Amino acid sequence: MASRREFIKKGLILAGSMGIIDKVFASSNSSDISIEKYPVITKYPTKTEMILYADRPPLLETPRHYFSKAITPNEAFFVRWHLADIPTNVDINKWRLKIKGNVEREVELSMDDLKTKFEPVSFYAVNQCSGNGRSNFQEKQLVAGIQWKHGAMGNALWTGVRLADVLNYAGVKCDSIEVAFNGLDKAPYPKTPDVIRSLPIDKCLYEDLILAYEMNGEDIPLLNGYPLRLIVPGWYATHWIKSLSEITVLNEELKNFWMKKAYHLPDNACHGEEPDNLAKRRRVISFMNVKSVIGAPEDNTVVKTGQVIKISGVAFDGGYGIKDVLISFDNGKTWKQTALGPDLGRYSFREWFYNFRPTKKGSYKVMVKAVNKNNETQPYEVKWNKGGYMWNGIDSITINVV
Ligand SMILES: Nc1nc2c(c(=O)[nH]1)N[C@H]1C(S)=C(S)[C@@H](COP(=O)(O)O)O[C@H]1N2
Ligand SMILES: [Mo]
Repeated sequence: MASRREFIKKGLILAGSMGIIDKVFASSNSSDISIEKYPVITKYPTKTEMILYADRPPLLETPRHYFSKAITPNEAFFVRWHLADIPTNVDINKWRLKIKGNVEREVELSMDDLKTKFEPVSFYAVNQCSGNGRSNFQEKQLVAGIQWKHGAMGNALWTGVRLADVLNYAGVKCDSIEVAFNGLDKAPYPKTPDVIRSLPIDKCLYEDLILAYEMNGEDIPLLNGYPLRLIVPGWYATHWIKSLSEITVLNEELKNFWMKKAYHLPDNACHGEEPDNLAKRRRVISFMNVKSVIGAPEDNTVVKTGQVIKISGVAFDGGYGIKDVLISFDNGKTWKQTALGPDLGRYSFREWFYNFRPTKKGSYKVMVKAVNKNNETQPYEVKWNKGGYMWNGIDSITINVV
């Protein structure tokens, strides 16, 4: 066990001088967790109790009960990094955002510059990993990757500046076609490709993308991308580069591992393929599909006949907004409308609830599906894809009435 602890500890204290955050990480008792097998429920430094899948880099999932509220607290917000060498200490006085490449003038902006030179913008938006719910594909065929359940997602109020304002400040040259984003995390070995992703120039100049420095009214937690992260509302988190340090305007396509191989989907209407017949045409993942999750009560809750139990959760999509959330107690034969909570914007979680008052004893399977304003809904059977992306099946729990 000792050697394993040593290993975990080393994973937390990364090379470099000890800053405040390093000390927080180092002094945390998570260096003492004896992990034989993942996933485990644990309190990782700076976070509350969450589901830990690995610790180098840390991969943390948000427990289900948080999904009965529209806003996910920072301390319970899921964490995903690809590279082991993540920033554990950022000196904000030295940190700069570089805008370079195909621009009129290369600029370096301090956090102060960002906060004083540009107009602040705030909105709620769901950050969801492309592989959220991947474990559900196991029924057909296990997909490689983190076996997330429902909680590789969260909704927060993001505050920052418009990406377009910052790009225009540097002056985008007319022949530019893409913008690439790079964060402070580094590849541990020279052969591992650094996480650098690009987006089409039109998306960067004309859509609601922001560079956020606040999450739910506070500095973004280090594990979620302090001091600055890209927010691409409606699109999967894959694009939401954390701990941003460099933005490069390009007049050619970025052709690295992240843009040509990783996070690609079958390029067809249902994003489906067969394990023994993979799609040949593939494309980069983009918009999120419509989805709902039950936050409360817990699975297998016991209630008495006649007792009212509140069933609640959240629903969201890629930006049309939620029209309805429907609930079924008879295996999907009939569906009833749930009540929707306040509308916090088209990129946000929308709360829903239903007061259930069972009159007969028995075991009830409760199923929930959302419908968005484009009339898209959740399928009974999600089409399989080899990356295990975009799972949006119908969520269910069991309530036992005695
Ligand atoms: N710099 C950097 N940004 C990144 C990543 C990364 O590995 N490095 N991973 C992306 C992926 S795949 C996900 S799911 C989200 C996770 O965001 P969170 O940790 O704040 O929940 O960050 C995205 N941004
Ligand atoms: Mo992800």
